[in-house]
Amino acid sequence: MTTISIDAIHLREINLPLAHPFETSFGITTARRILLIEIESEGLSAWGECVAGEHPYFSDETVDTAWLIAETELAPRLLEADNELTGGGSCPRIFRQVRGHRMAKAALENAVWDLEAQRQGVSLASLLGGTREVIPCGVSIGIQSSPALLMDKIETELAAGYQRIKLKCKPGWDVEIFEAVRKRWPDITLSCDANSAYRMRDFDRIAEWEEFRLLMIEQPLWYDDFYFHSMLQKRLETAICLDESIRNRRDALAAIDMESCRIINIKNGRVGGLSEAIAVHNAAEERGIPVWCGGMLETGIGRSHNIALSSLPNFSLPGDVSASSRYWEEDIIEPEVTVSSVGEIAVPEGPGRGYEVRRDRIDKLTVRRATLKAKARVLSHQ
Ligand code: OSB
Ligand code: MG
Repeated sequence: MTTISIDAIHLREINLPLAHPFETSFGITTARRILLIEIESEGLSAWGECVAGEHPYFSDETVDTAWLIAETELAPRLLEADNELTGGGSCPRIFRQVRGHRMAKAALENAVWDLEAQRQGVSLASLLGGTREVIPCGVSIGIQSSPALLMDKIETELAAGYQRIKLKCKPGWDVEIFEAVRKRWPDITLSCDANSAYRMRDFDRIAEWEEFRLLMIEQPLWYDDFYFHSMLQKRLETAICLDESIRNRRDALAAIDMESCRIINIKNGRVGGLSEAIAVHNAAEERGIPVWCGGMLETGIGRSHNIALSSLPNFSLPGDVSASSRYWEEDIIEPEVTVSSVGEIAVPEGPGRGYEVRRDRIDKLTVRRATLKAKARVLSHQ
């Protein structure tokens, strides 16, 4: 396999307001600060997006920790790894010495996957082993200021064709909401995501949700737990889905073995990049556990990596990957991501991620940048 030499790695932070604020059990997001990575190599330009948030609320990383680690640890390793770098799959080894910081690692690794696909002239989806031409889409609907507003949102999303509605929930925004939604829409595919808002004292209350026939209950308990989720899962017919708890393939194996969940949400940023995301996908597939692709309020760049990943065969449930216009007045890619009237996104067939980056727009949104260049190769050979 030929090795890849990188000429430069650019870090940028862009600031972008969300079209609609997004509220979860851990807080409200109204605007995103997003770290983008651009890799230049032999005339090609490849991109990755870091999904770390503005605050360490979903995970312990933030856009600032990711920037620091990407700039001082990861990008330098990638620039010096010439002989080892053959594609996205070599990144975990190159980054191995750095513990944690999985979202920072993913941003760089995913840009390398884009580069590898462009070099081979194939789509990122096919490079990853994707088999689907279209992916099934659901939406994640945040906590609203009133139940009536939530009803309006659900109506809009169902009319747009989305195949599954996921409701963010927390104590005080759960059973009454599920009841009202089920009363109006008895047959839709419905799930909920607590982002770790419940504790053992809530087990009896959660057991009462069975009557709402939820497709799954996502991450009800602690963000780092398997054991108590397995106790809860044993009491429930409804499947538990783990998001936050799954950091890698070994976590997936442990969670499946302990029956902490029956479904897994895969976010490539949460597990450290597309290589580990594929490893989690494969481990789940071998054990008959379906997976779906989560979302982290990404721009079109991160979204395009999610679309490619979602084309793998065991992504059999609708994901949280939805249209650009649900998040942004204007996205930073062209064309924007759109969803068909039956709730599907067509997986692009062009080389790489399959969407153009709108560099002019990104330049306007950029508030900070840094460039790391490879040492002159001619000199290093002397
Ligand atoms: O838990 O899935 C989550 C957004 C930010 C942080 C965590 C989560 C989410 C979402 C939104 O649910 C999914 C999306 O539409 O991108
Ligand atoms: Mg979640």
